[in-house]
Order: sequence, then C-alpha cells, then structure tokens
Amino acid sequence: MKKKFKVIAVLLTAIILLPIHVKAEEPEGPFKLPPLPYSYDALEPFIDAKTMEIHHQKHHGTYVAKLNEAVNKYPELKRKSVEELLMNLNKLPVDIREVVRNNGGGHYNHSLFWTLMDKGKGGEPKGKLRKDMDKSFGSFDSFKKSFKEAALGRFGSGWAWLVKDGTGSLKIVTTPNQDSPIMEGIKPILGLDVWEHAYYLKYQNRRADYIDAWWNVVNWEALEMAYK
Ligand code: MN3
Repeated sequence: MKKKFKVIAVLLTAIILLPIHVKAEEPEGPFKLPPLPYSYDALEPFIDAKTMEIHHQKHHGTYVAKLNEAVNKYPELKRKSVEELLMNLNKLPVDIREVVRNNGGGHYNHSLFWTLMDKGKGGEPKGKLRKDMDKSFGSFDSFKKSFKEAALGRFGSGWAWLVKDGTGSLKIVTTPNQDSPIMEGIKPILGLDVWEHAYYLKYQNRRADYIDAWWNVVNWEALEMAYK
C-alpha cells in the first residue's frame, strides 16, 4: 500500500513538473527559431558543423526564447514583427527595452545571417549589386579588403555590415553586440557575425582566418535577388 502511494506521488510530481520544465526551455510566444535552410555540416570545411549547431540551436534559440519572454509581458507587442520592435525601441516599455534590443536584435541578425550563406557558394556577385559595389568601393577586391578591416576592427562582439545609406550609395558599417542597422530603419544587404561564438571552436582567436574562409560560403546569387 505504501509502495503504491509512493509510485503515485512520483507520477504526480512528474506530471506537475513536466509542463513547467518544457515551458522554461521554450517559452511560448510569437517568435520562432527559423530552421536552417541547409544541414549543419553544409558549410564545412569553412564553418564546422558543431559551431553551426550550437550557434543556431543554442545561441539563436536563446535569443528567440528571451524575446518571447519579454513580449509575453505586454500582449499588445505580440502582434508586432521583430523589425517593428527594433525600429521603435524607444517606444517600448523601459523594463524590456534592453532585452528586446539584445535578443530581438539577435533574432533578426541571425535570421538574416543564415540566409546569406549556402553550400558551394562564394565567388563574386555579378548583377546590379556588383555594379553598385564597384561604384562605391572601386572593385570587388577592395570591397572585401575594407569589409575585412571593418570586421577585424570591431572590438569585442558585434557585426560587420554592407548597407545602402540615405544617399543610395553602399557603405560598410559595424555594430556592437546584437545591434543592427534595422534599428535605424536600414535593411542590411550583407552581415557577418564576428562574435567569438561564431568561430571559436574552429578558428579560436583567429578572426581574420574565419573572415577569409567565410567568403567561400557567401551566397551572392541570393543577395543579388534580394537586392533587386
Ligand atoms: Mn551569433
């Protein structure tokens, strides 16, 4: 009789704790972790499978979970897109503003980042984007050189970007942490994650080697399409 009671008690505890556990892992919310458009090992040997898996599931996954947690406190925010949230940070409730900035920024930046790469890509852009790059930077090689310098010069964690400024010319900018050009209403064309979590397993402290390797997976065809 006593044993039976114990079994029931354990089962009840498990049933009660299970939903709490699941909820803590992935709070329900409007934002979802987008699946990678390729397998974790697709970008080998330039970006290793383990890095891609941790980067996507754990890092990006956590940004999504924390963003959901924040907007769940204010139901009226749950209908907004991540772009809308980021373009209007100063209108958000003060207690979640920084959380949305970091985790909404992380969600937006990574969602874009995954689509900029694919297996067997690299090479050079050929269409309108290339024309505009040549106009702004002189040549594709000098664009790559300036972009690398900017990415190396971003102290600590952040991103390097190719954007179109208000005058219509292309330029390279960097942002700290998960800040994003979209916070200024500018949709980035190209972005490179230079947080150590993006390269440390394979390249350790060698950010320059990671940048050099990354050119081999940039999907210029997709960028050209999006640019038009
Ligand atoms: Mn990252």
